[in-house]
Amino acid sequence: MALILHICQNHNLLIHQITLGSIYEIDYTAWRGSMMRRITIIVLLFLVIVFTGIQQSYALSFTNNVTVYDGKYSTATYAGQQWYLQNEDQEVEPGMIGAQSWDLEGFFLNGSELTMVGGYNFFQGNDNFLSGDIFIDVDGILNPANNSGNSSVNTAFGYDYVIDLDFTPNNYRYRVIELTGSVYTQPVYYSQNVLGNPWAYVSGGTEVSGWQSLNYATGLTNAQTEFLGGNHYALDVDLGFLSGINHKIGLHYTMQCGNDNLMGEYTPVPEPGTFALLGVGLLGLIAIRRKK
Ligand SMILES: [Ca+2]
Ligand SMILES: [Ca+2]
Ligand SMILES: [Ca+2]
Ligand SMILES: [Ca+2]
Repeated sequence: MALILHICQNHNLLIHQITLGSIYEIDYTAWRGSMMRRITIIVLLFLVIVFTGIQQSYALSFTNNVTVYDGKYSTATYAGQQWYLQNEDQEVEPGMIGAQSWDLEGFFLNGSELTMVGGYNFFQGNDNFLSGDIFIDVDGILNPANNSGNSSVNTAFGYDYVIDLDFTPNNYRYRVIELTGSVYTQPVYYSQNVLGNPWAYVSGGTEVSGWQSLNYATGLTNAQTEFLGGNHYALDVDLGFLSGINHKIGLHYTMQCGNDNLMGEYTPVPEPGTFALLGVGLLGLIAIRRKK
């Protein structure tokens, strides 16, 4: 306001310029400092936007199968055919109902993006048995217990994180919860399926990231998924929050009854692109500091 008044009171243009120049000269060091901070913030914001973009660019990729065969299978034949025994595709757990609509087929990992595929309809469930959540073990310690019956129990069975999937009407979303402290989950309904415990997260733990949208695909072909049985369903979630871990991570999913059990395993590998971007960002910051 003082500057405006000063200019208004002075009718000589040359004096205006000299006055403005001297004001800038006086504040130049402070101005440079504030510009430095602004440029640093812009560079950091740019990196955040770029990283977020990278994480969201992967979707429903059907390469790099990280499914682990759990060594358990039904010996029954289905529709006159013996299903594969050393496989999780065309396979259900011992004594369970075999049909593509009950078949959990596999996990794929593309970067940090996890894609889960099944002949089972994750959104609708099957025969009133609902879809579960994806449980994650990061320390190799699991505490299996023979609970059953779908009543909530005060344990996470040794799992350390859960991808809490939400398929309530009009929702295709998920959030990530670290299973620390007092956590409640539900065991599978049938006692012969306790291998699949737990099927669902109930409450407790600490939210790592809030609700975000889920990609969900239906009616996928064998050629698209590389699995058998036809009519596959798939969803994907981002496991970027585990990128700092450099040892094996275990994955687990089942449905309410535990008819089929899906396990996965992988070790996060830092992406070369991530290092390159970090390098560019750091060089930028160094260059700005040198100019100062
Ligand atoms: Ca199995
Ligand atoms: Ca299948
Ligand atoms: Ca299966
Ligand atoms: Ca664990």
